[in-house]
Amino acid sequence: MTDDPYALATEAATALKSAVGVDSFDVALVMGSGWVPAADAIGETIAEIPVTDLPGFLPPAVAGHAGKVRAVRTESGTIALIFLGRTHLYEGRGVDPVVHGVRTAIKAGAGTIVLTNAAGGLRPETQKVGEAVLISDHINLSGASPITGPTFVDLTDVYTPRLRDLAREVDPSLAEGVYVAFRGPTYETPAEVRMCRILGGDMVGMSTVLEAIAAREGGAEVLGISLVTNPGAGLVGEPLNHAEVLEVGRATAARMGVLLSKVVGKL
Ligand code: 8IG
Repeated sequence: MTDDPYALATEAATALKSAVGVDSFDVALVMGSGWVPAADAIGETIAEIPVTDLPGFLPPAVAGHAGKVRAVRTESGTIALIFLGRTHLYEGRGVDPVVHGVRTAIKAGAGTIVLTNAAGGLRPETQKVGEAVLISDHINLSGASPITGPTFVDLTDVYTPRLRDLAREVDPSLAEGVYVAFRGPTYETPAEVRMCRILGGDMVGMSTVLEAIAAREGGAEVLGISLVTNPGAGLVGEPLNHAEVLEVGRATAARMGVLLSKVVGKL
């Protein structure tokens, strides 16, 4: 063990490949809350292990975040790595555990990282609960970065345009939007939601952006997809709760699974 996050990711990648019995992975997916039931559609399970069996991963802190990693063989024969849950910044254990899965996947060969999340919708005029939205860009209000020191990573195309095009070939009705990330764990105040709308945000959440940055730093391409599970606080008057998020996930799992499996099949 070591304190160097990249060395720890390399160690985890070695342990992962040997546990699964493969030399490399082609793609990795991170399933956010509400997305875990969709994972079954992506391919045939080769192996599934608790992430805590690998160096550097923390036990899950939130219901609906399963804390397992699954290796699957897709219909097109590629090997996908699926994280069934993620670590969030609001868990208070720093940035490195948040991006450890992405770094491990890249060290294990994955050149494409698919980041999914459940999010609040900032545009209820046009967004429906249960709708998937492609992340076109982000605004990082988490106050954190996975990078320390003068590594000036370009984020012009953090969510690779080619991958968004490919997702829209699968489903031409997919909207695109800007994801605004807060640290959480509170949901926003109505004033913060109004601020995000003025800033040009379309979805709001507590994940994804740090992983996207870590993926770009590591040289991987990123596709991000939000499942809109609630209107942002104050936009419709009802308070928010996590049980609804999981319920929307269950209700949309089949649709999201088809979308992901078709997208992964085209990579
Ligand atoms: I699901 O409205 C889900 N996650 N920050 N705000 C934030 N995160 C969320 C929300 C939301 N809904």
